[in-house]
Amino acid sequence: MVHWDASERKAITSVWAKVDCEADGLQALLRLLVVYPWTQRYFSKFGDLSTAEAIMSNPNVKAHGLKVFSALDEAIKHMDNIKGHLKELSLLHSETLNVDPANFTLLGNCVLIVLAAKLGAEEFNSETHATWEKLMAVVSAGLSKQYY
Ligand code: HNI
Repeated sequence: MVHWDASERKAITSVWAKVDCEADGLQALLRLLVVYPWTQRYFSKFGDLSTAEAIMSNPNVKAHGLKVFSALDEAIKHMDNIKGHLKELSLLHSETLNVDPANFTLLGNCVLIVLAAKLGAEEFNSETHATWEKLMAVVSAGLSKQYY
């Protein structure tokens, strides 16, 4: 089981309290789809993803960003059992969606950048950054757990 000390718990909850799941979720997904364009292939039914502007104004991307960030919200609420909590979602990504788990790390990086840009260097300092990197690694490992 992953251990979180008091300062890590604080770094997670205080940052997350400032997150707007819809707006920041869209930014993270936008970044994923623009910076790692091969990830677009999983979202072929979402419609126009041909330019950053098209992705930004695509209502399917916005709705999906909110879904992903709501799942992160739930994972944070179950911080002491993230892997167990993500079991069903891992099965879905593995067996139904066939998402290559390497992509979880890429989205995790995008989340870190969105948070850092939003909060700035003083609040998203190196300790907070390290804690969030750990959190996204745990989420990514949880989502990858049901792959075989
Ligand atoms: Ni992901 C569906 C959460 C990473 C591709 N994904 C979901 C759903 C949630 C979710 C929640 C909706 C499930 C449902 O409908 O029951 N995804 C997450 C989380 C992460 C993540 C928390 C990582 C932090 N997913 C990724 C990545 C990809 C991805 C990196 C591909 C690059 N996800 C999908 C696809 C769907 C999906 C594709 C189905 C979308 C749809 O609407 O059909």
